[in-house]
Parts: sequence; structure tokens; C-alpha cells
Amino acid sequence: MGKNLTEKLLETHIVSEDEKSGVIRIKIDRTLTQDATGTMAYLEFMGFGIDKVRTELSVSYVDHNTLQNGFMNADDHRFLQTVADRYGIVFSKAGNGICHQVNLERFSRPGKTLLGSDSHTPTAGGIGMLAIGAGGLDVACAMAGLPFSLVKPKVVGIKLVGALRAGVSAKDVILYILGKLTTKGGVNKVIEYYGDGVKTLSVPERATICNMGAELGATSSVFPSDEVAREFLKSVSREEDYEKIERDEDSVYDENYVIDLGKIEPMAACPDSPDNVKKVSELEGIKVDQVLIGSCTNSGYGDLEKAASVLKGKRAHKSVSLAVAPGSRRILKMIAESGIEDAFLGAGARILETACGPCIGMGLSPSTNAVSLRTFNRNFLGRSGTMSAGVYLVSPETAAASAIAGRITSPLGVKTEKFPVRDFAGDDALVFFPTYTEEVVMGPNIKPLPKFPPSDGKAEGKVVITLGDDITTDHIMPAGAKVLPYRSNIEKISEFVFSNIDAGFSERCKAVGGGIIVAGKNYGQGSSREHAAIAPRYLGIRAVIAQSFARIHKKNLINFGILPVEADVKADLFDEISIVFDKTSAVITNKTKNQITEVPLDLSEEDYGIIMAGGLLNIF
Ligand code: MIC
Ligand code: SF4
Repeated sequence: MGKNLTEKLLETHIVSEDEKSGVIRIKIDRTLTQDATGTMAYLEFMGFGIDKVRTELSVSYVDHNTLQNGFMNADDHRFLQTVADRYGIVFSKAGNGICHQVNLERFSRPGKTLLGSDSHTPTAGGIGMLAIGAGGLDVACAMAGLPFSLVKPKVVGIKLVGALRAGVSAKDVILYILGKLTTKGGVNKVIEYYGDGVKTLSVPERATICNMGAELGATSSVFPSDEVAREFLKSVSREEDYEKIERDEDSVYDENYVIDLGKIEPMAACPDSPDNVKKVSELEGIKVDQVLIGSCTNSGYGDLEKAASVLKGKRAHKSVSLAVAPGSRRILKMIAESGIEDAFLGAGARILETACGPCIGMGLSPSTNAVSLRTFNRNFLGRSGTMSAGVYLVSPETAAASAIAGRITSPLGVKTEKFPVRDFAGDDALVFFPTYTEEVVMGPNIKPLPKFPPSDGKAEGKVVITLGDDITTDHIMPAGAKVLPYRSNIEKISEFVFSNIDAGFSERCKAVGGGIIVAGKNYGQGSSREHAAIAPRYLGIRAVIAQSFARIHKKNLINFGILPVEADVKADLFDEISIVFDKTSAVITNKTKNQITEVPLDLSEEDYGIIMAGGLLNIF
């Protein structure tokens, strides 16, 4: 029997496999960081005392905190640039673009593994990379040349047949999949796309689909590297990086689905979850206040071209605030040259910086109770910066058609126009290759990493919060303009833990000396931000008891010495809990309710060692 693409990518990188725990370790060829997670990752890396990164390529991007309201973000950027130069990392300066978009254009390579301290790193699966999101500490370890451990993923095969109809795009495909599989559907799985329909999708369209595999909770998503991939690499003057990598025809999958692209309709993820998906036709008529086009999901040339061709010669409705953030400087130059920018300007759009911007709540928060249509990938409560806003995730065509009408409008059947432009390699005006001459510069907001004591096999304390299902890292550790400047200052950022849903959380933890979090299913879905683990740990959290965890967050908890326990226990605020654990099991005693629950612990040997040490940093 032949091999599927995922098996091929894993087989060339596998270092070891533990059949008992199902954990594999793989070699990481390349790494990616962005500024909001990068400062911690590099502080951690520097702590290892290694002279130079040991990967074949590591790139540090600045794209999240570009607002610079105060000296803090700018200090972070300077720190990141000097660290990059000192340790052999390529630096992509603020203004060069969103990490995943720039990576695709400038640094992607089929067949390689990529570990990134951002959950949307799998975007690069659109060109046949095995790209995985992880916490900063895991990326720091990969930069130190260590293999990455993960649960051996199951492989889901999605066969694409047919072709998309006019007005329907790749975004609608992944939204359709999210509606079916949900935000829990991809945990510890790789989603692999194959079939004749694949050929009809460009690399950026494939990248859009892989990008939102993160919202499925998937370890990664992959498309084959075929002639379409070659053409893409040629268009960015990197044809020499092409390598054909495809599944064997007789390979099989753990789960199988078939999607007829011709039957997909424009879709929208309704507030407040990417899997709350409906057909746009069911939502038509809802009044729209804001339309934002951009983010690592839909900021490529083709996305902007589709939106511009709907908007060309028309004006956005007077009650709609329309803004566009191109994904990279290269795309900004291309849209300027091809007339796309003119179409946007003529429609009354604000052109934003090439960065994450409003996707991570850095500006453009909608008004009270507003309806905001975004081509982004996440609509978690409060992420836009406005708790009462209703955020819908849509395709560029739906965004543009709705901006004109001022109401949600289906673009089905709308033909889009080509705005031809010469192939554009972009330039490296904002890319800096290491010269090994800089001294690392640390501003006053960059604080040393906190130290945590080893464990004695017990986690005790009061329940400090009880939560339901699908708690996101945006609930745990909000982002946005107020909080992001403190990503390198754990003491300060810890004041904001759960602040959007429970304003008293950090004070309560301080009053009772930390304790235990009790939650439902899929705890920690969303971002890779390890701050959602370090900051609670700093506040004294010792264990999270949840019915299930999202992959990246579970690893982050372990890395910072918080015990993740999979159990369904009923507890109330301030109940006194004691957890006594060994390698394989935990006994949870709710002393207040006089209840004892024994559960198996889903930890590898390595994870257990990390928890007992009080976190991975104590092992180095
Ligand atoms: C996000 O989209 O939530 C982010 C901001 O890109 C995060 C990383 C972070 O919190 O810095 C992610 O997706 O990992
Ligand atoms: Fe940036 Fe948004 Fe993409 Fe995260 S999801 S990397 S914040 S554009």
C-alpha cells in the first residue's frame, strides 16, 4: 500500500516513535516567530546559552504589535531585530507583512517541516510543507536543534472534486468544513486535501484552506506540491525551490470525506465561533456596520482582486466603514500597480498597514452592538475589542458585496474580473539577513522570565474559576491594543488573565494564592500564545481540570508546569481541591463536596518529567 502525503512528510523527518504513548518526535527544518510570541521565545532561547540557531532557516517577523502606542512595542521590535542578528535569524521588519503571507511568498519550501509560534503556521501547508503551530518555548527548543514531540496525528483525507462556482471561494470551502467538523474536529489530526478539485485551486487559495485548519484544532493541513505549486514559486521568482510531493494513488486515510466544490455556497461563521457556520443566503438582509478585508487568511493578491472587482466603480454604503489590509508589502505594490488599490480607494476604503491589525484587536474596534464582516479567521468574543459587536467571518466577495449593500449579501454568481499584473518577486527592503555584529538590546518593559518551583506530585488549592466548553486563549489571555504591549512583561500581563469575562480573576488568585481552573471541552482552543499558560502559572494556577484540551494549549500548560487533567468533575468557585498524581493517573479530591474522582493522566513520559521539574525551562 502506498503512502499519503502526510506519511511521506513525516517519514522524512521522524526521529523517534513511542508506540505506547503514540508520541512521535520529528526534526524541524525551519522556524517562524512573530513579535507577540517571539519576545518570549527568544528570551527562552537565549537562556539555553547556545551561540547560533541550529535550524536550516529561522525567520522572525514583526506583524502583530505594530501600533506602538508607547515605547513598549517598539522596544520589543528592537530587541527582536538585535536578537535575530546576534543568533543567525532572518528578520522581517514591521511593514513587510503578515508572517504567514510573507512566509508563503518569500520563504516557503515544499517538503520541509516548519514550526511556528503562531497557530496559523499551517498556512504553509498550501505549498506542501508540514507546518505546525506551537508555543514559543517549543519553537525555542526547535531553534536549539531539538526535535519536536507531538501525538502522532491521524490523517483525514478530504477529496475535492469539481470546481468552485462564480462568487464562491476557498474561504467558503473551509467555512463549510468548519461547520461540519467543528472547532474540536481536527485535534491531533492532519487534514490532507487531494482529488481533481485540488488542481483548480491556486496556492494562496490552498493556503486559505490550510490557514483555517487551525480553527478545526488540527495539528496541520496539507495540499500536494504539484504544477500549481511550481507556477506559484515561479511567480515569486523561486522556481528552484519547487519539489514535487504528492500522495501515492493507493494510499489510505484514517477518516474520509468528499467535497464537491461545485456545490459549495457562500458561507459565514456567525458570532462568536468559527464553527457557527450558516449559508450567507440565510443571513441576507442583516445590517452591516463594518467590513474588513485582510488577515493571514484572505490578504493575498487573488483575495484583494476578487474584492476589488466587486467594488470597482461602486461606493461602500454610507453607514459601512470599509478597510483593507494587504498581507504583504509585495501585495501592496502589486495592488498599486494593477489598479486594485484604485478600486478600493474609489469605493471609499481605508487602506491599512500590511499587518495583522484589527484581526488581533489592534485598532478598528467596531462600534457598540455593531455587525462587523471580516475576511479573518477568528470571531471569538471580545477579540475585535468590542464585547457587544457581532463578528461574522466571510469571503472577500461576500465582504465586498455586503459593503456596497450595507447589508449581508450573497455574492453567488457574481463574476470577478482579473486585474493583470506582472509577476512580482517583491523585494527585500524590509528583510535583514544576520550579520552577527549586533549586541542584544533590551528595553525596560522586557522583564526576565519568572521562575517556577518543581512539583511534589500534588496540586492543591481553591477553584478560582469554573468555565464551560470551548474556552479560547482570547478568553484566557486577551490580546488587543491594551494588552499586547505587555507580552514581554509577565507580571503586568497577568493582571489581564480572563479580564474580558471575569474582571476579578487576577485579584482573586492573588488573594487565595492561586489554585485550580475547572472547565469543559476543548479548553484553550485558538492561539498558540504561551502567555495563556505562563500568566496563569504566575498567578499560582497549579492545574486545569477540563473535559478535553486543545493541542497547543495543553503543551503550553505542561511546558510551564501546570497539570492538565482530563476529567468531568463538578465544582463550584472556592471549592477546595487536592490532586495527587503520578505518571499515569490522578486522584482528584473535592474536599468541600467530599467527592473523590480517579482518572488516567494523558501525559507522555517527557510531559510528566516536565511537570515534575516545574516546567521545561527548569530542565535546561
Ligand atoms: C492569533 O491569531 O490569535 C495570534 C495573535 O496570531 C496568535 C498568536 C499570539 O497570540 O501572539 C496565534 O494564532 O497563535
Ligand atoms: Fe495575525 Fe490574525 Fe493571522 Fe493571527 S490570525 S497571525 S493575528 S492575521
